[in-house]
Amino acid sequence: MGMKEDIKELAGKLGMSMCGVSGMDRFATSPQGKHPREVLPGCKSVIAVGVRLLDGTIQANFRAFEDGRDDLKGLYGTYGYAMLPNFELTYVCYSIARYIEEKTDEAAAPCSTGPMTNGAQISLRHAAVAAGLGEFGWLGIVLTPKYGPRNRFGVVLTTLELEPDPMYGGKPLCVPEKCGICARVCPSGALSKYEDGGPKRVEMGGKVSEYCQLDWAKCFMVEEAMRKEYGGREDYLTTDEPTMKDIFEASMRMPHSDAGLQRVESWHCGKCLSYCPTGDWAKRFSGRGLSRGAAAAGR
Ligand code: B12
Repeated sequence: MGMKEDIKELAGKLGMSMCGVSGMDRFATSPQGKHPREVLPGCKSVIAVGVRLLDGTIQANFRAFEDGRDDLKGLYGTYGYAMLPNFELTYVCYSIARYIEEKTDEAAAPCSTGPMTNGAQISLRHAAVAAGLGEFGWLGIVLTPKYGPRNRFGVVLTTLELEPDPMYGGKPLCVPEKCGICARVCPSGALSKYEDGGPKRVEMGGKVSEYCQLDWAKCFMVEEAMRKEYGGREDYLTTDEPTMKDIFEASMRMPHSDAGLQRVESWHCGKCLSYCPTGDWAKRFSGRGLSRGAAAAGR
């Protein structure tokens, strides 16, 4: 077996649901500072790994959205958002990078995967698309054929030259003009609606993708439990149109958490990701009685 097959086998053994490789040409349109070669000079390959989120984890969100069980949000927080996927990806990327450096004379740099890792050196979702794992959905994150958006990604940059995988070329995974559920269910209207136009447009490897404009401040307001309606202790924010300055100031007013590893408690929303129909949603969730559908969801 060649190095690429060895790396994929290692990723699988370490629990990854997917692994793909991209060359540099697909990053030609990267914004300044985000190109893999600006992170690792001489980088020749970008390895993206992905881990699916458990259905049993996602359904905890349905209990909160549909049954008011905010106390179960920690299950999503632990296994779907802040902790497990990020730590697992961190260890796996480290192991893959070590494997490359031990087997070859090349350098390998694992990138940060999420909270507690201080930074986003490159965009993991763009890397996942470049490596052929899936394509952008209207919600702005990456859909894979099997799990829809219910995945998390990690990346290893390396000077080792590996044969790139093809980009995803199967049937479209998102048809926003017919669906639009992600923007509809967002509690704060953080995702622009398809019919309002003005999508974000990116071009990678000759493929053009469009996805929503995400209002970070509105998304943060909900994720970070800055109001009682989003699982917060107090209304730390009162405006429906927060700026990032408002978010920063509200975050300073929030008490330090006594209930977890994060500095402040959070609600880890993920409603767009939970109700996206791609990835056999109907069979996995409504079909097994795990969700009564978005119409049954409050706020
Ligand atoms: C900051 C962050 C957030 C912020 C902002 C989101 C955002 N869209 O950037 C907030 C807190 C709002 C957020 C929310 C969520 N996030 Co988040 N987030 C990140 C994080 C840590 C960094 C993203 C980043 O760099 N932003 C910086 C800005 C400047 O970049 P950008 O807007 O992404 O990209 C622009 C340019 O930089 C450019 N670009 C950058 N690189 C490249 C490369 C090429 C080739 C091109 C053409 C362009 C390009 O493209 C954009 C156009 O201008 C990433 C991890 C990572 N390192 O990528 C996870 C990440 C994107 N999040 C993730 C997830 C799952 C979520 C949530 C679902 C979490 C939840 N609540 O359950 C929500 C989803 C909200 C949504 N619909 O997007 C996953 C997505 C997995 C997937 N399936 O694709 C990631 C990849 C983390 C991971 N380890 O898997 N997130």
